[in-house]
Amino acid sequence: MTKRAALPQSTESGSQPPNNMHHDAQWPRAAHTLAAGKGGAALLGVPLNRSISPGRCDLAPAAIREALLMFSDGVVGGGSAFDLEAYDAGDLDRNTEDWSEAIAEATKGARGTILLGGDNGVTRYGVLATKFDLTRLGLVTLDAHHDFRTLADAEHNGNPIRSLLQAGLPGENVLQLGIQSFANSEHYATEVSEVGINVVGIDQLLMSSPAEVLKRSLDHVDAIYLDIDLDVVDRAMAPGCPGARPGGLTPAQLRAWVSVLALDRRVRWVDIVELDPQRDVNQQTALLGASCVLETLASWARR
Ligand SMILES: [Mn+2]
Repeated sequence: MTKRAALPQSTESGSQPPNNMHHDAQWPRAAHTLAAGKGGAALLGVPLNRSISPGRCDLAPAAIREALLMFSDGVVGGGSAFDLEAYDAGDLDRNTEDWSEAIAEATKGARGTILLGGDNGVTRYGVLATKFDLTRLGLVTLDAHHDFRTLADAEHNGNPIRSLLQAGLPGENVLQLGIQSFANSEHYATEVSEVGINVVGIDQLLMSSPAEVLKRSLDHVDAIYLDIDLDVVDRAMAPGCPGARPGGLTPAQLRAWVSVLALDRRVRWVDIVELDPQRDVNQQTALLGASCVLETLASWARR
């Protein structure tokens, strides 16, 4: 079951919304527009918290909604992020047992889905919830990590890609953008290349165009799921991500990549994961997550 989250959110996330927010009927706040939305694209909180580095990623949906109070809708060059209708579908219960079914149920009929994690384990359930033929589905990750660790212990945020391959997703349908040296082991990096996963390291990413990368790696799929792990951004600019390291993307670069990738008509599902609001500083990472929501909606409206 989902419940609509009240705004502004609780103080549990560690970042307080401003007490007396200025009201201007001609400067609608994105969080309010989403809360009042009735159909179109769905925003759903998925408070999964099974990270291998202990934290509180389950608090991220509330923190990103709070951050969405700081943004409006206007797009540079004209138009609104809400030219395509969108609505807030609330949060899944944090004690959900079958996450894939719950996501599928809560987003049924949506014209596009944006999941607010939660840790990166959300990607496993989000992809399965699409119910799309995995052999025809592409998965693009913006992530410093392969997330291809062993499944011997349990399902956690370090192994969703391995379990999706085990579920039938072909390695060549996966495109990993922003992988960093020393954030992964040689062992798993070798395995990833052996199973045919397409890897674009951070240095190469900065010299690539999204359209050209998609064409080269994912021309053969019919639909695409985009996983945005905020730890693809430099730790100095994503302090709320336990996995972020020095040398990642800047927020401007991430927003640009999300904006251009979401223009591809095949991109129908997006997740935004790995924010632990208790580590965040000055809402930097929550605001970054919120900006990814809006870049996605704005591009979906334009295509
Ligand atoms: Mn990840």
